[in-house]
Amino acid sequence: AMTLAFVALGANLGDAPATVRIAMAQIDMIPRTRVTARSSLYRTAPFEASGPDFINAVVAIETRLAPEALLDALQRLEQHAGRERPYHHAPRTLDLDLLRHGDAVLATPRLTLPHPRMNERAFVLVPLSEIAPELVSAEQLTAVAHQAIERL
Ligand code: PH2
Ligand code: MG
Ligand code: MG
Repeated sequence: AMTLAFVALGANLGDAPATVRIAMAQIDMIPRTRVTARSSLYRTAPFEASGPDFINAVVAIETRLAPEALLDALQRLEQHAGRERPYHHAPRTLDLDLLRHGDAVLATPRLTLPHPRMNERAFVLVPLSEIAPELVSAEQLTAVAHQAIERL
């Protein structure tokens, strides 16, 4: 069956806007998966991280892939973009985080769904609310309203 899922995109090295736009097109090319909505791109201050500002966005997808198979495909795209992981939260050419996969609730060493920290982050909630307003409450947006974020 088709599952509605959401993927957060982030980049803060290189030509980050171009990387994020290309990644949206590449997600649409993952087998058994298509992008059904794309948020705007946002410039955001690093949150609990160092380095340059981020470009962030969120896409909605319909997929027939199971969560772990989808994660495999997303991590291949990160590697294709030249992602290196020298330390936790290091600046990155491309970060693709699975936010939700239908109603799946799971916690494995590789993957926790829904994403455990998404509700603390304006750079996730603001673009998510743009394409799926029913998933983000006004209270959640208010709680992150102090975090710097600018729609491009
Ligand atoms: N990603 C992080 C940590 N901090 N801050 C912003 N603004 N955008 C991100 O995508 C981001 C972050 C870990 O993945
Ligand atoms: Mg991340
Ligand atoms: Mg990640």
